[in-house]
Amino acid sequence: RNPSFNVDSFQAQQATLSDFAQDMLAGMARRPRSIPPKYFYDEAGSALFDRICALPEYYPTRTELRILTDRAAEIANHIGPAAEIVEFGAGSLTKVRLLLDALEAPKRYLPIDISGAHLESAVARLRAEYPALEVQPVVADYTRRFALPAPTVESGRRVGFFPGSTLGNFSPEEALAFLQSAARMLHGGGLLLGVDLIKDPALLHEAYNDAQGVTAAFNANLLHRANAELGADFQPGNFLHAAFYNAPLQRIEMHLVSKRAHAVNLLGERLTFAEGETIHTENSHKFSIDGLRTLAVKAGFGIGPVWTDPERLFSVHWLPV
Ligand code: AVJ
Repeated sequence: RNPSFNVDSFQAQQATLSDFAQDMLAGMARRPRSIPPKYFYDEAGSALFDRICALPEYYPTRTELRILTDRAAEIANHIGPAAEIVEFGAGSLTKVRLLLDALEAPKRYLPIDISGAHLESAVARLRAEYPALEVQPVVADYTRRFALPAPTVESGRRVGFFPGSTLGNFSPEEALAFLQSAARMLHGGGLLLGVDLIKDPALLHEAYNDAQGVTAAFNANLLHRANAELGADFQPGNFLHAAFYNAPLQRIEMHLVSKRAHAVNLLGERLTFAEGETIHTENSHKFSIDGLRTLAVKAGFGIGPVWTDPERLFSVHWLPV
């Protein structure tokens, strides 16, 4: 750490600072402080997220998997034969297997994920199970501009797959912008989109405040990551996990709340935290079926069928474009 921090060294640093370093510095300068949720997913964070998906309280993964399983044949009919599947935030490649098993001769699969090592190992396992499928992983941050490999001569229509309600991490404006660029990218095909539905806040509260504290560990992993990658000296024990439903904004918010007044060093800056001061780490928006469809139409998609579970916890939408 450089104690004689000055503008020149800051500019020199800017040229080489990682996205994470730049976004941490910007987020710590904001009030309330915030960190973009995409930084949850380093290797440790991706593993913690997989544990969240298996928690009894975390209904979204299980419910979406059930919908995809029960409706696979119908969904495959809408996607059509010889499609090229582009998955945004592919993670551990669990859900796409249900699609691949139901699809007629899928041509190519392009999983996009920010977590490179995690994606590579998941792709190696998938290739072993689907030797006939061409799999081309794309390590990229799909919230920024990124390039997809060009369509191959025989690749059929492009179909997007965006499960898990990851769309909910975006603000409504960002969600619209993302869907607009997806509509351009997938023209002639469509998007299979999974989003979590508005429901009893008590159920939401349980899902983001699990009894084993896995979600709390996932949240605190941001601080461990800043320490490991940026040489910061956050003491995770100085922060509490907070997750609550913001009803007017229809979203779960996650925060790390400072338990006491203290200071942290980050990249030559001294950050002071008041007791109760928060770092906002995630928004997870919840949707109504009509609200999602209105957003999709604004972005240029058509409206296709929507599939839900009997309790209407989660929804999977087919959006032709
Ligand atoms: C992957 C963004 C859909 O918002 O439910 C799980 C992430 N955060 N528990 C979600 C998450 C806390 C998850 N998404």
